[in-house]
Amino acid sequence: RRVLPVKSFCSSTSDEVRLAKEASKKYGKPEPTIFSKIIDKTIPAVIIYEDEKCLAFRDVNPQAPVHFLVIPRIPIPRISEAHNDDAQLLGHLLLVAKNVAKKEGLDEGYRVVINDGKNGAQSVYHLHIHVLGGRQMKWPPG
Ligand code: TR5
Repeated sequence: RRVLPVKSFCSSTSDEVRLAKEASKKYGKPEPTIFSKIIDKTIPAVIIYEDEKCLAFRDVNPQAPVHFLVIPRIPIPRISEAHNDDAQLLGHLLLVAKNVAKKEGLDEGYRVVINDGKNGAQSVYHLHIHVLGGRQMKWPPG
């Protein structure tokens, strides 16, 4: 006999509604962006790494000799809309950024940037991590 986890017995309708709302927010609602098309390969990009959770590709308008983006396959619109249960995925994205930076030969250091919303100058509403390197970065950024 299959033993159901305790949570199944306890879940109320309002729990289900909350979970469904969260799931639709995360998986259903976000508008597809140009990055969705890069993920499903209907538009081309120079993909330099991919796995089951994310991909990394070269920025089409590079701001440094090396400039690539790491994006999750699921369309989280922006970092300020990430959920607590995205923690593992977000950690994974950072480790991929680090591993690809190494593969790209950025041994002297590099910059990792996430722009959020209007004031952060975000232009594509599919969460992405910029990795920039191959030159001396300045501080503060503009
Ligand atoms: O301003 P945020 O942080 O939102 O960064 C968006 C980044 O996406 C910019 O650095 C753009 O240059 C980059 N971008 C935009 C497009 C694009 C891209 N990188 C690779 N391939 C791209 N395609 C095919 N189309 C874009 N519109």
